[in-house]
Amino acid sequence: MFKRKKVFKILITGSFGSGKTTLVRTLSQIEPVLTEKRISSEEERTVAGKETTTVAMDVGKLKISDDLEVHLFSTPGQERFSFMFDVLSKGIIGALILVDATNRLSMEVAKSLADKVRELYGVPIVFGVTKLDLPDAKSLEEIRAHLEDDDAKVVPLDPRRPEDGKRALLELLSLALEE
Ligand SMILES: Nc1nc2c(ncn2[C@@H]2O[C@H](COP(=O)(O)OP(=O)(O)OP(=O)(O)O)[C@@H](O)[C@H]2O)c(=O)[nH]1
Ligand SMILES: [Mg+2]
Repeated sequence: MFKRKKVFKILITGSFGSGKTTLVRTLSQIEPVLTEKRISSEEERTVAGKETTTVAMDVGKLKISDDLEVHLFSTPGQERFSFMFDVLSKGIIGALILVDATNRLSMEVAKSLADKVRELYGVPIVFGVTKLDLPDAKSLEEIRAHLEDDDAKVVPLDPRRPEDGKRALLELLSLALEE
């Protein structure tokens, strides 16, 4: 019998340079839709080696099984583009919030994004901690303690590694689908 394919929308968000676009690029099985612009001002040069920034969104698609597909929508990290958050969040079943382990501010941003997701959309959250391999990174345990969020999972996630990204997505899907 014909089985209808289920399509779920997931939001990927997090601070500037936390790895959102990298993750969408890594996971998407279609050519992702990216809106990258070259970084123009010194203010934006806070992440070493980063030449571009997202100005509207990234969109990617990933097939989990024959009847389950996930659409990934990721936000720009810069505050001046925060108006995109609501546009991108319509209809999400969960949010993956990236935390840059080398940037203290990233934890604060992640906490306030989690508050916003819960208040506006009431969906489950997984925090993915990126850049744990870098020398100035805080440990996963320190970050978990600082986030103080018993309702969310906190997992290590190198956005350049497909298996890391998939593991985090599956955690999020299992939280979202059991609710
Ligand atoms: N070594 C290391 N580098 C990482 C890791 N995660 C992300 N990066 C690097 O950090 C940079 C992140 O850049 P983007 O993916 O553009 O970040 P973004 O969150 O989309 O940034 P905005 O859209 O500007 O907010 C890239 O150069 C990644 O290769 C990690 O776990 N380890
Ligand atoms: Mg980006």
